Amino acid sequence: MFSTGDGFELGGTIGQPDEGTMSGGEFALTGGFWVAGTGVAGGDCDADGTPDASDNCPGAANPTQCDTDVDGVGNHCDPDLNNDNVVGIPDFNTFRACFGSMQGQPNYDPDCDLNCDGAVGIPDFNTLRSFFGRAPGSTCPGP
Ligand SMILES: [Ca+2]
Ligand SMILES: [Ca+2]
Ligand SMILES: [Ca+2]
Ligand SMILES: [Ca+2]
Repeated sequence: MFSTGDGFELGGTIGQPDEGTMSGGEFALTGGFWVAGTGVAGGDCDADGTPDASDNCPGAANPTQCDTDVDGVGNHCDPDLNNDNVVGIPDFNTFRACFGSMQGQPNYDPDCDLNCDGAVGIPDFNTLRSFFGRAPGSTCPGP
């Protein structure tokens, strides 16, 4: 949702109780509009701080942007472990072999660690489950 309209102006007086350290004065700000609800240029629909255009999971909040198989799709939305572009039984079997592992253990595979917290557990399984039967990746919800 985009705001529409003209420029806006804010005016006010800066005042401090301890006037010895800062003197007051008028200030004014003038600016245009931006996508409602975000502070990032170009929009950030998942509000994770990375603009949609460069976010590797635009519709899933993943502040770390981790992408351990370096295919351009962040782990948070990439349970497609064999990279056949659909999340299915082979991916589940790979995931199952990693399940319960922690970083440093022999069966830990960073690609299975979908939230990149150093362990393959229930949150990662829930992500895989939510993608089951679908293509990896995420997009912003439509208008
Ligand atoms: Ca984002
Ligand atoms: Ca994201
Ligand atoms: Ca990836
Ligand atoms: Ca994890």
